[in-house]
Amino acid sequence: MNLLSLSTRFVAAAAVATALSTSASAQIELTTNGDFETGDLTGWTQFETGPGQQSVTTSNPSAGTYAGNINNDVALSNSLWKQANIGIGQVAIGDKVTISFDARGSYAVPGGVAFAEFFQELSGGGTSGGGILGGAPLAISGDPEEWTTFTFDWTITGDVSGGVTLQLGATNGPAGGTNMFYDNVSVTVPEPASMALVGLGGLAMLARRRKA
Ligand SMILES: [Ca+2]
Repeated sequence: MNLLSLSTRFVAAAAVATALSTSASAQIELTTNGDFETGDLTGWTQFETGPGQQSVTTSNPSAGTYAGNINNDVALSNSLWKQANIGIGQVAIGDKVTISFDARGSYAVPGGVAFAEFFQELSGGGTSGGGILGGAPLAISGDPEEWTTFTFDWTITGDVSGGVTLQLGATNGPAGGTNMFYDNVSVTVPEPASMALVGLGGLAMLARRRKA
């Protein structure tokens, strides 16, 4: 065995080791600035119903220095922000997406709520599915300073050529005043198992070449 074939073997073995390690349920994070630690709303697409409703705050973050705040002072409106069209080319039908975040705040009385909603996006607009995570308003603590962690699984059932969208908000009924804080927002998908197959396929090709 010459030095060249030895090094080829080493590279192939390293490739397989890498492929096997990444196939073991590693997760890809799809959000940008889900922890608000840029100190601004980079990564968040905003839909305010009045000026100045959405901001970052250093007051009682769940982690780090900053949390996001949606303080909706307009009755009968939904002040929302989104991690919009994330994961294009990284998320596929059959993937189990894990969505998690921390929330605290207070609901306007009467009729204030906050929802987390998730959408499967088509390229060019429209969706192939979506809905309210957990099917109900977020069950936040009665203490507006106490954080609650929410975690949801969503299995992709349709076309996600436009990626996926996570939408969080502060929604009012007849009275204004739903004031929501969010932090540690995360949307992850498993790394594709096909990466391991590519590694093994490459090894098979090398083996075939050595025999030739
Ligand atoms: Ca934070």
